[in-house]
Amino acid sequence: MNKARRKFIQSAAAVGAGLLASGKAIAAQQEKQMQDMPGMQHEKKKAEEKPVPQVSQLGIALPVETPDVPKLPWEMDSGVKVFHLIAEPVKQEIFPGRVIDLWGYNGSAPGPTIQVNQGDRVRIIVDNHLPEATSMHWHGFEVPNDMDGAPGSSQDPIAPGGRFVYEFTLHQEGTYFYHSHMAMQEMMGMIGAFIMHPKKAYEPRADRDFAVILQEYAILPNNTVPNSMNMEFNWLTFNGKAGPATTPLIVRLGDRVRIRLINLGMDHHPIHLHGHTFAVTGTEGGRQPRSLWGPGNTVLVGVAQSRDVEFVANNPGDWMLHCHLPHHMMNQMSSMVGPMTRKNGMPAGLGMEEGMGMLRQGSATSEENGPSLGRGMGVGSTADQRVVNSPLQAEGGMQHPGMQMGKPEVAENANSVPGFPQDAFMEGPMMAMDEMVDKPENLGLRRGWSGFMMGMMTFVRVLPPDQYDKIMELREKQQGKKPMVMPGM
Ligand SMILES: [Cu+2]
Repeated sequence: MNKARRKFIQSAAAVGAGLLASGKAIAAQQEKQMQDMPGMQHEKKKAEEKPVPQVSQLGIALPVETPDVPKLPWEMDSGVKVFHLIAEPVKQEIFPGRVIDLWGYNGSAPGPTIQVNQGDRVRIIVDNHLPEATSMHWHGFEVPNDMDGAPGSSQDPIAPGGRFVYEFTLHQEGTYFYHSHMAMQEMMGMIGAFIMHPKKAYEPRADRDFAVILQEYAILPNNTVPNSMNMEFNWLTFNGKAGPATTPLIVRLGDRVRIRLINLGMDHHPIHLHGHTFAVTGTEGGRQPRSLWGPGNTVLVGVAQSRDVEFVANNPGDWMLHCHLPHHMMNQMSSMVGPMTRKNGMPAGLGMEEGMGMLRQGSATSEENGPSLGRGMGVGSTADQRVVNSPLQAEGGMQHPGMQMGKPEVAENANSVPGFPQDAFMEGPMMAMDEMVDKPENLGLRRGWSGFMMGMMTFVRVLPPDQYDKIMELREKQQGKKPMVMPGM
Protein backbone atom coordinates (compact mmCIF):
# COMPACT_ATOMS: atom_id res chain seq x y z
CA MET A 1 0.00 0.00 0.00
CA ASN A 2 1.47 3.34 -0.97
CA LYS A 3 1.78 6.23 1.43
CA ALA A 4 -0.98 8.37 -0.01
CA ARG A 5 -3.39 5.49 0.03
CA ARG A 6 -2.61 4.58 3.61
CA LYS A 7 -2.98 8.19 4.62
CA PHE A 8 -6.32 8.32 2.93
CA ILE A 9 -7.62 5.18 4.58
CA GLN A 10 -6.63 6.56 7.96
CA SER A 11 -8.43 9.78 7.29
CA ALA A 12 -11.42 7.93 5.90
CA ALA A 13 -11.59 5.87 9.08
CA ALA A 14 -11.45 9.11 11.02
CA VAL A 15 -14.31 10.39 8.94
CA GLY A 16 -16.25 7.23 9.72
CA ALA A 17 -15.60 7.52 13.41
CA GLY A 18 -16.41 11.21 13.29
CA LEU A 19 -19.79 10.48 11.78
CA LEU A 20 -20.68 8.62 14.92
CA ALA A 21 -18.94 10.89 17.36
CA SER A 22 -19.48 14.39 16.13
CA GLY A 23 -22.39 15.12 13.89
CA LYS A 24 -21.62 18.83 14.08
CA ALA A 25 -18.07 18.62 12.79
CA ILE A 26 -19.14 16.35 9.99
CA ALA A 27 -22.02 18.63 9.15
CA ALA A 28 -19.54 21.47 8.77
CA GLN A 29 -17.29 19.33 6.59
CA GLN A 30 -20.23 18.19 4.49
CA GLU A 31 -21.33 21.77 4.14
CA LYS A 32 -17.93 22.67 2.77
CA GLN A 33 -17.94 19.74 0.40
CA MET A 34 -21.43 20.47 -0.78
CA GLN A 35 -20.27 24.02 -1.41
CA ASP A 36 -17.52 22.65 -3.59
CA MET A 37 -20.10 20.70 -5.52
CA PRO A 38 -21.19 22.49 -8.69
CA GLY A 39 -24.49 24.18 -8.08
CA MET A 40 -24.17 24.61 -4.35
CA GLN A 41 -23.03 28.22 -4.54
CA HIS A 42 -26.09 28.76 -6.62
CA GLU A 43 -28.18 27.04 -3.94
CA LYS A 44 -26.78 29.36 -1.28
CA LYS A 45 -27.57 32.42 -3.30
CA LYS A 46 -31.08 31.19 -3.84
CA ALA A 47 -31.88 31.74 -0.17
CA GLU A 48 -31.68 35.47 -0.81
CA GLU A 49 -33.34 35.70 -4.17
CA LYS A 50 -34.88 33.30 -6.58
CA PRO A 51 -32.68 33.36 -9.68
CA VAL A 52 -34.02 33.52 -13.19
CA PRO A 53 -33.01 30.32 -15.01
CA GLN A 54 -30.14 31.04 -17.40
CA VAL A 55 -28.46 29.10 -20.13
CA SER A 56 -25.24 29.29 -18.15
CA GLN A 57 -26.86 27.24 -15.41
CA LEU A 58 -27.12 24.22 -17.68
CA GLY A 59 -24.73 21.58 -16.56
CA ILE A 60 -25.04 22.61 -12.95
CA ALA A 61 -26.22 19.95 -10.55
CA LEU A 62 -28.71 20.87 -7.85
CA PRO A 63 -27.84 18.96 -4.69
CA VAL A 64 -30.45 16.51 -3.50
CA GLU A 65 -31.84 16.78 0.01
CA THR A 66 -32.64 13.59 1.91
CA PRO A 67 -34.50 14.82 5.01
CA ASP A 68 -33.52 12.97 8.21
CA VAL A 69 -30.65 11.19 6.45
CA PRO A 70 -27.03 12.45 6.45
CA LYS A 71 -25.01 13.10 3.31
CA LEU A 72 -21.87 11.04 2.86
CA PRO A 73 -18.72 13.19 2.59
CA TRP A 74 -15.85 12.23 0.33
CA GLU A 75 -12.18 12.94 -0.20
CA MET A 76 -10.40 13.38 -3.49
CA ASP A 77 -7.52 11.04 -4.20
CA SER A 78 -5.81 11.67 -7.56
CA GLY A 79 -9.07 12.41 -9.34
CA VAL A 80 -11.04 9.68 -7.58
CA LYS A 81 -13.89 10.54 -5.19
CA VAL A 82 -13.39 8.31 -2.19
CA PHE A 83 -16.30 7.39 0.10
CA HIS A 84 -16.31 5.29 3.26
CA LEU A 85 -19.28 3.21 4.35
CA ILE A 86 -19.41 1.20 7.56
CA ALA A 87 -22.02 -1.54 7.77
CA GLU A 88 -23.08 -1.71 11.41
CA PRO A 89 -25.94 -2.11 13.89
CA VAL A 90 -27.87 1.14 14.35
CA LYS A 91 -30.22 2.47 17.02
CA GLN A 92 -32.80 4.36 15.01
CA GLU A 93 -35.52 6.48 16.59
CA ILE A 94 -38.27 6.00 14.05
CA PHE A 95 -40.91 7.72 16.17
CA PRO A 96 -40.73 9.72 19.42
CA GLY A 97 -39.52 7.31 22.08
CA ARG A 98 -39.51 4.33 19.73
CA VAL A 99 -35.87 3.38 19.27
CA ILE A 100 -35.44 0.21 17.27
CA ASP A 101 -32.48 -2.00 16.48
CA LEU A 102 -31.70 -1.84 12.79
CA TRP A 103 -28.68 -2.50 10.65
CA GLY A 104 -27.48 0.34 8.48
CA TYR A 105 -24.45 2.37 7.48
CA ASN A 106 -22.45 5.00 9.39
CA GLY A 107 -24.97 5.18 12.23
CA SER A 108 -28.02 5.60 10.04
CA ALA A 109 -30.72 3.39 8.49
CA PRO A 110 -31.17 4.16 5.68
CA GLY A 111 -27.48 4.83 5.14
CA PRO A 112 -26.11 8.25 4.17
CA THR A 113 -26.88 9.60 0.72
CA ILE A 114 -24.10 9.53 -1.86
CA GLN A 115 -24.12 12.21 -4.57
CA VAL A 116 -21.80 12.17 -7.55
CA ASN A 117 -21.65 13.62 -11.03
CA GLN A 118 -22.02 11.57 -14.17
CA GLY A 119 -18.56 10.58 -15.34
CA ASP A 120 -17.01 10.56 -11.85
CA ARG A 121 -14.63 7.84 -10.85
CA VAL A 122 -15.45 6.68 -7.32
CA ARG A 123 -13.83 4.45 -4.74
CA ILE A 124 -16.07 3.19 -1.97
CA ILE A 125 -14.46 1.54 1.01
CA VAL A 126 -16.91 -0.77 2.75
CA ASP A 127 -16.09 -1.94 6.26
CA ASN A 128 -18.16 -4.66 7.84
CA HIS A 129 -18.86 -4.10 11.53
CA LEU A 130 -21.77 -6.54 11.54
CA PRO A 131 -21.65 -9.86 13.36
CA GLU A 132 -22.02 -11.70 10.05
CA ALA A 133 -20.87 -11.44 6.45
CA THR A 134 -22.25 -8.82 4.10
CA SER A 135 -21.82 -7.62 0.53
CA MET A 136 -22.58 -4.31 -1.11
CA HIS A 137 -24.55 -4.22 -4.32
CA TRP A 138 -24.70 -1.12 -6.52
CA HIS A 139 -28.24 -1.39 -7.78
CA GLY A 140 -28.53 -0.82 -11.51
CA PHE A 141 -24.91 0.29 -11.95
CA GLU A 142 -23.28 -0.70 -15.21
CA VAL A 143 -19.95 -1.57 -13.65
CA PRO A 144 -17.45 -4.41 -14.17
CA ASN A 145 -18.76 -7.72 -12.89
CA ASP A 146 -16.22 -7.99 -10.06
CA MET A 147 -17.51 -4.65 -8.68
CA ASP A 148 -21.18 -5.71 -8.64
CA GLY A 149 -21.21 -6.95 -5.04
CA ALA A 150 -23.04 -10.21 -5.75
CA PRO A 151 -21.81 -12.46 -2.93
CA GLY A 152 -20.54 -15.84 -4.01
CA SER A 153 -20.47 -15.06 -7.72
CA SER A 154 -18.72 -11.74 -8.24
CA GLN A 155 -16.84 -11.65 -4.92
CA ASP A 156 -16.46 -13.38 -1.59
CA PRO A 157 -18.79 -12.01 1.08
CA ILE A 158 -17.14 -9.40 3.32
CA ALA A 159 -16.46 -11.21 6.59
CA PRO A 160 -17.21 -9.59 9.98
CA GLY A 161 -14.38 -7.13 10.60
CA GLY A 162 -13.47 -7.27 6.91
CA ARG A 163 -13.23 -4.65 4.19
CA PHE A 164 -13.87 -4.53 0.47
CA VAL A 165 -12.87 -1.63 -1.73
CA TYR A 166 -15.08 -0.98 -4.73
CA GLU A 167 -13.91 1.30 -7.52
CA PHE A 168 -15.57 2.21 -10.80
CA THR A 169 -16.38 5.00 -13.22
CA LEU A 170 -20.01 6.12 -13.43
CA HIS A 171 -21.35 6.90 -16.87
CA GLN A 172 -25.03 6.81 -15.88
CA GLU A 173 -27.31 9.50 -14.44
CA GLY A 174 -30.40 9.21 -12.23
CA THR A 175 -31.71 7.96 -8.91
CA TYR A 176 -29.83 4.85 -7.87
CA PHE A 177 -29.17 3.15 -4.56
CA TYR A 178 -26.80 0.85 -2.76
CA HIS A 179 -27.84 -2.05 -0.56
CA SER A 180 -26.63 -5.15 1.15
CA HIS A 181 -27.10 -8.15 -1.10
CA MET A 182 -28.04 -10.36 1.83
CA ALA A 183 -31.83 -10.52 1.64
CA MET A 184 -32.53 -10.47 5.37
CA GLN A 185 -30.10 -7.57 5.85
CA GLU A 186 -32.17 -5.59 3.37
CA MET A 187 -35.12 -6.07 5.71
CA MET A 188 -33.02 -4.69 8.58
CA GLY A 189 -32.55 -1.34 6.86
CA MET A 190 -29.39 -1.74 4.79
CA ILE A 191 -29.95 0.61 1.88
CA GLY A 192 -28.91 4.12 0.92
CA ALA A 193 -29.55 6.56 -1.93
CA PHE A 194 -26.92 7.02 -4.64
CA ILE A 195 -27.70 10.04 -6.78
CA MET A 196 -25.86 10.46 -10.07
CA HIS A 197 -26.25 14.02 -11.29
CA PRO A 198 -26.36 14.36 -15.07
CA LYS A 199 -23.56 16.08 -16.96
CA LYS A 200 -26.12 18.27 -18.66
CA ALA A 201 -28.83 19.46 -16.25
CA TYR A 202 -32.30 18.06 -16.76
CA GLU A 203 -34.83 20.30 -18.46
CA PRO A 204 -36.94 21.90 -17.19
CA ARG A 205 -34.68 22.89 -14.34
CA ALA A 206 -35.85 21.94 -10.83
CA ASP A 207 -35.62 24.37 -7.91
CA ARG A 208 -35.85 21.77 -5.18
CA ASP A 209 -34.73 18.17 -5.32
CA PHE A 210 -35.53 15.59 -2.64
CA ALA A 211 -34.91 11.89 -2.10
CA VAL A 212 -37.21 9.72 0.01
CA ILE A 213 -36.45 6.10 0.85
CA LEU A 214 -39.41 3.82 1.62
CA GLN A 215 -38.91 1.09 4.22
CA GLU A 216 -41.03 -1.17 6.38
CA TYR A 217 -40.53 -3.15 9.57
CA ALA A 218 -42.51 -5.73 11.49
CA ILE A 219 -41.97 -5.10 15.19
CA LEU A 220 -44.13 -6.86 17.71
CA PRO A 221 -45.19 -4.96 20.84
CA ASN A 222 -42.39 -4.72 23.43
CA ASN A 223 -39.76 -5.66 20.84
CA THR A 224 -37.03 -3.51 19.35
CA VAL A 225 -35.81 -5.89 16.67
CA PRO A 226 -37.73 -6.21 13.39
CA ASN A 227 -38.99 -9.64 12.50
CA SER A 228 -37.40 -9.92 9.07
CA MET A 229 -39.46 -12.99 8.18
CA ASN A 230 -42.83 -11.34 8.67
CA MET A 231 -45.01 -10.60 5.63
CA GLU A 232 -47.12 -7.86 7.24
CA PHE A 233 -45.56 -4.68 8.51
CA ASN A 234 -46.58 -2.32 11.29
CA TRP A 235 -43.91 0.37 11.02
CA LEU A 236 -43.66 2.16 7.70
CA THR A 237 -41.02 4.83 7.20
CA PHE A 238 -39.92 7.67 4.94
CA ASN A 239 -36.17 8.16 5.37
CA GLY A 240 -36.15 6.13 8.57
CA LYS A 241 -38.99 8.01 10.29
CA ALA A 242 -42.66 7.18 10.69
CA GLY A 243 -45.21 10.00 10.65
CA PRO A 244 -45.45 12.40 12.42
CA ALA A 245 -41.68 12.16 12.97
CA THR A 246 -41.04 12.51 9.23
CA THR A 247 -39.69 15.87 8.11
CA PRO A 248 -41.88 17.81 5.67
CA LEU A 249 -40.47 18.79 2.29
CA ILE A 250 -40.33 22.59 2.31
CA VAL A 251 -40.76 24.34 -1.04
CA ARG A 252 -41.49 27.84 -2.24
CA LEU A 253 -44.71 28.62 -4.02
CA GLY A 254 -43.95 28.39 -7.73
CA ASP A 255 -40.90 26.13 -7.37
CA ARG A 256 -40.43 23.23 -9.70
CA VAL A 257 -39.96 20.26 -7.38
CA ARG A 258 -38.42 16.85 -7.95
CA ILE A 259 -39.00 14.02 -5.49
CA ARG A 260 -37.00 10.83 -5.94
CA LEU A 261 -38.74 7.85 -4.35
CA ILE A 262 -36.72 4.71 -3.67
CA ASN A 263 -38.22 1.43 -2.49
CA LEU A 264 -36.53 -1.67 -1.12
CA GLY A 265 -38.68 -3.96 0.98
CA MET A 266 -41.41 -6.57 0.68
CA ASP A 267 -44.19 -4.27 -0.51
CA HIS A 268 -44.87 -1.98 -3.43
CA HIS A 269 -45.99 1.48 -2.36
CA PRO A 270 -48.45 3.72 -4.22
CA ILE A 271 -47.19 7.16 -3.25
CA HIS A 272 -49.81 9.86 -3.52
CA LEU A 273 -49.42 13.65 -3.48
CA HIS A 274 -52.30 15.94 -2.59
CA GLY A 275 -53.19 19.11 -4.44
CA HIS A 276 -50.82 18.75 -7.38
CA THR A 277 -50.39 16.89 -10.64
CA PHE A 278 -46.97 15.43 -11.29
CA ALA A 279 -45.16 13.59 -14.05
CA VAL A 280 -42.93 10.57 -13.59
CA THR A 281 -39.70 11.85 -15.11
CA GLY A 282 -37.28 9.14 -14.10
CA THR A 283 -36.98 5.51 -13.06
CA GLU A 284 -34.25 3.37 -11.53
CA GLY A 285 -32.82 3.34 -15.07
CA GLY A 286 -32.38 7.12 -15.25
CA ARG A 287 -34.23 9.98 -16.93
CA GLN A 288 -37.37 9.04 -18.89
CA PRO A 289 -37.93 10.47 -22.36
CA ARG A 290 -40.40 13.33 -22.25
CA SER A 291 -42.85 11.47 -24.47
CA LEU A 292 -43.53 9.19 -21.47
CA TRP A 293 -44.44 11.93 -19.01
CA GLY A 294 -48.15 11.46 -18.42
CA PRO A 295 -50.03 13.38 -15.72
CA GLY A 296 -50.71 11.68 -12.37
CA ASN A 297 -50.86 12.14 -8.63
CA THR A 298 -50.04 8.59 -7.48
CA VAL A 299 -47.01 6.60 -8.51
CA LEU A 300 -46.52 2.93 -7.72
CA VAL A 301 -42.96 2.48 -6.53
CA GLY A 302 -42.33 -1.23 -6.82
CA VAL A 303 -39.76 -3.17 -4.85
CA ALA A 304 -36.23 -2.45 -6.13
CA GLN A 305 -37.49 0.52 -8.15
CA SER A 306 -37.00 4.24 -7.99
CA ARG A 307 -39.36 6.82 -9.41
CA ASP A 308 -38.65 10.52 -9.92
CA VAL A 309 -41.71 12.74 -9.95
CA GLU A 310 -41.76 16.42 -10.86
CA PHE A 311 -44.36 19.12 -10.49
CA VAL A 312 -44.73 22.85 -10.19
CA ALA A 313 -45.71 23.70 -6.62
CA ASN A 314 -48.41 26.12 -7.70
CA ASN A 315 -50.95 25.40 -4.99
CA PRO A 316 -50.16 26.95 -1.60
CA GLY A 317 -50.72 24.93 1.56
CA ASP A 318 -49.58 21.89 3.52
CA TRP A 319 -50.15 18.91 1.25
CA MET A 320 -49.91 15.29 2.30
CA LEU A 321 -47.46 12.99 0.57
CA HIS A 322 -48.07 9.39 1.55
CA CYS A 323 -48.31 5.74 0.66
CA HIS A 324 -51.95 5.04 -0.05
CA LEU A 325 -52.08 1.47 1.23
CA PRO A 326 -54.37 1.90 4.25
CA HIS A 327 -52.18 -0.25 6.50
CA HIS A 328 -49.18 1.86 5.54
CA MET A 329 -50.80 4.98 7.00
CA MET A 330 -50.66 3.59 10.51
CA ASN A 331 -48.14 3.14 13.26
CA GLN A 332 -47.59 0.06 15.35
CA MET A 333 -50.59 -1.62 13.82
CA SER A 334 -51.70 -4.77 15.54
CA SER A 335 -54.97 -6.54 16.05
CA MET A 336 -56.91 -5.34 19.06
CA VAL A 337 -56.27 -7.49 22.04
CA GLY A 338 -56.42 -6.88 25.73
CA PRO A 339 -58.01 -3.98 27.53
CA MET A 340 -57.91 -1.25 24.92
CA THR A 341 -61.30 0.33 24.96
CA ARG A 342 -62.89 3.46 23.71
CA LYS A 343 -66.17 2.77 25.49
CA ASN A 344 -67.48 0.23 27.87
CA GLY A 345 -67.96 -3.22 26.43
CA MET A 346 -65.95 -3.03 23.24
CA PRO A 347 -65.87 -6.47 21.69
CA ALA A 348 -62.24 -7.49 21.87
CA GLY A 349 -60.44 -10.41 20.34
CA LEU A 350 -59.23 -13.53 22.07
CA GLY A 351 -55.91 -13.93 23.84
CA MET A 352 -52.68 -12.16 22.94
CA GLU A 353 -51.32 -14.87 20.68
CA GLU A 354 -54.52 -15.55 18.78
CA GLY A 355 -55.25 -11.86 18.53
CA MET A 356 -51.87 -11.18 16.98
CA GLY A 357 -52.60 -13.78 14.35
CA MET A 358 -50.03 -16.25 15.65
CA LEU A 359 -52.01 -19.44 15.37
CA ARG A 360 -50.81 -22.72 16.76
CA GLN A 361 -53.42 -24.75 14.96
CA GLY A 362 -56.34 -24.37 12.59
CA SER A 363 -56.84 -21.78 9.91
CA ALA A 364 -57.42 -18.07 10.33
CA THR A 365 -61.00 -18.36 9.15
CA SER A 366 -61.90 -21.44 11.16
CA GLU A 367 -64.87 -21.53 13.50
CA GLU A 368 -62.66 -20.98 16.57
CA ASN A 369 -60.14 -18.50 15.22
CA GLY A 370 -62.18 -16.45 12.77
CA PRO A 371 -63.52 -13.84 15.16
CA SER A 372 -60.26 -13.59 17.08
CA LEU A 373 -58.19 -12.24 14.21
CA GLY A 374 -59.23 -8.73 14.80
CA ARG A 375 -62.19 -8.59 17.14
CA GLY A 376 -65.36 -10.22 18.19
CA MET A 377 -68.47 -9.93 16.07
CA GLY A 378 -71.22 -9.53 18.61
CA VAL A 379 -72.88 -6.20 19.13
CA GLY A 380 -72.69 -5.28 22.80
CA SER A 381 -70.13 -7.95 23.51
CA THR A 382 -68.89 -7.90 27.04
CA ALA A 383 -65.66 -9.60 26.16
CA ASP A 384 -63.76 -6.61 27.45
CA GLN A 385 -64.28 -3.97 30.04
CA ARG A 386 -63.06 -0.45 30.31
CA VAL A 387 -60.04 -0.10 32.57
CA VAL A 388 -59.02 2.97 34.53
CA ASN A 389 -55.67 3.50 32.87
CA SER A 390 -56.85 3.21 29.32
CA PRO A 391 -55.26 5.96 27.24
CA LEU A 392 -58.46 6.24 25.30
CA GLN A 393 -60.72 6.66 28.26
CA ALA A 394 -62.76 9.79 27.80
CA GLU A 395 -62.63 11.03 31.38
CA GLY A 396 -58.97 11.91 31.40
CA GLY A 397 -57.17 8.85 32.68
CA MET A 398 -53.54 8.37 31.72
CA GLN A 399 -51.53 11.28 30.38
CA HIS A 400 -48.36 10.94 28.34
CA PRO A 401 -45.93 13.81 28.66
CA GLY A 402 -45.87 15.82 25.47
CA MET A 403 -49.02 14.31 24.08
CA GLN A 404 -52.23 16.19 23.75
CA MET A 405 -54.95 14.02 25.18
CA GLY A 406 -58.11 15.34 23.66
CA LYS A 407 -61.47 13.76 24.23
CA PRO A 408 -62.10 11.05 21.68
CA GLU A 409 -65.04 12.07 19.59
CA VAL A 410 -67.28 9.07 19.86
CA ALA A 411 -71.04 8.96 19.48
CA GLU A 412 -73.18 7.77 22.39
CA ASN A 413 -74.37 4.77 20.43
CA ALA A 414 -70.92 3.98 19.01
CA ASN A 415 -70.81 0.41 20.25
CA SER A 416 -74.08 -0.49 18.61
CA VAL A 417 -72.77 0.44 15.18
CA PRO A 418 -71.30 -2.51 13.27
CA GLY A 419 -67.72 -1.72 12.31
CA PHE A 420 -66.94 0.36 15.37
CA PRO A 421 -64.24 0.59 16.51
CA GLN A 422 -61.96 -0.35 13.67
CA ASP A 423 -58.93 -2.44 14.45
CA ALA A 424 -55.85 -0.38 15.17
CA PHE A 425 -57.92 2.75 14.96
CA MET A 426 -55.75 5.26 16.74
CA GLU A 427 -56.03 8.42 14.71
CA GLY A 428 -57.44 11.56 16.13
CA PRO A 429 -56.89 14.40 18.53
CA MET A 430 -55.99 12.09 21.41
CA MET A 431 -52.94 10.85 19.53
CA ALA A 432 -51.57 14.29 18.63
CA MET A 433 -47.99 14.99 19.69
CA ASP A 434 -47.20 18.27 17.97
CA GLU A 435 -44.70 19.33 20.66
CA MET A 436 -42.83 16.03 20.63
CA VAL A 437 -42.05 16.33 16.96
CA ASP A 438 -41.44 20.07 17.01
CA LYS A 439 -38.88 21.25 14.44
CA PRO A 440 -38.50 24.20 12.07
CA GLU A 441 -40.09 22.34 9.17
CA ASN A 442 -43.29 21.89 11.21
CA LEU A 443 -43.59 25.58 12.09
CA GLY A 444 -47.08 26.91 11.52
CA LEU A 445 -48.82 23.60 10.91
CA ARG A 446 -52.41 23.43 12.10
CA ARG A 447 -52.66 22.43 15.78
CA GLY A 448 -53.29 18.72 16.25
CA TRP A 449 -51.95 17.82 12.79
CA SER A 450 -49.72 15.10 14.20
CA GLY A 451 -52.68 12.99 15.33
CA PHE A 452 -53.52 12.24 11.74
CA MET A 453 -50.09 11.58 10.32
CA MET A 454 -48.75 8.06 10.60
CA GLY A 455 -46.60 5.60 8.75
CA MET A 456 -45.32 6.51 5.31
CA MET A 457 -46.58 10.03 5.41
CA THR A 458 -45.28 13.58 5.37
CA PHE A 459 -46.13 16.99 3.95
CA VAL A 460 -45.03 18.89 0.93
CA ARG A 461 -45.39 22.41 2.33
CA VAL A 462 -45.87 24.91 -0.46
CA LEU A 463 -45.07 28.20 1.26
CA PRO A 464 -45.00 31.89 0.38
CA PRO A 465 -41.41 33.22 0.26
CA ASP A 466 -41.44 34.89 3.70
CA GLN A 467 -42.61 31.73 5.48
CA TYR A 468 -40.17 29.63 3.48
CA ASP A 469 -37.28 31.91 4.41
CA LYS A 470 -38.27 31.90 8.07
CA ILE A 471 -38.20 28.10 8.24
CA MET A 472 -34.88 27.92 6.40
CA GLU A 473 -33.40 30.48 8.79
CA LEU A 474 -34.61 28.54 11.82
CA ARG A 475 -33.27 25.33 10.35
CA GLU A 476 -29.86 26.89 9.83
CA LYS A 477 -29.79 27.97 13.48
CA GLN A 478 -30.75 24.53 14.73
CA GLN A 479 -28.31 22.59 12.58
CA GLY A 480 -26.54 19.95 14.58
CA LYS A 481 -29.12 19.97 17.35
CA LYS A 482 -31.17 16.89 17.93
CA PRO A 483 -34.63 17.76 16.64
CA MET A 484 -36.68 15.17 18.47
CA VAL A 485 -36.86 15.03 22.25
CA MET A 486 -39.03 12.71 24.27
CA PRO A 487 -40.02 14.70 27.35
CA GLY A 488 -39.38 12.89 30.61
CA MET A 489 -37.24 10.18 29.05
CU1 LIG B 1 -47.08 1.38 1.24
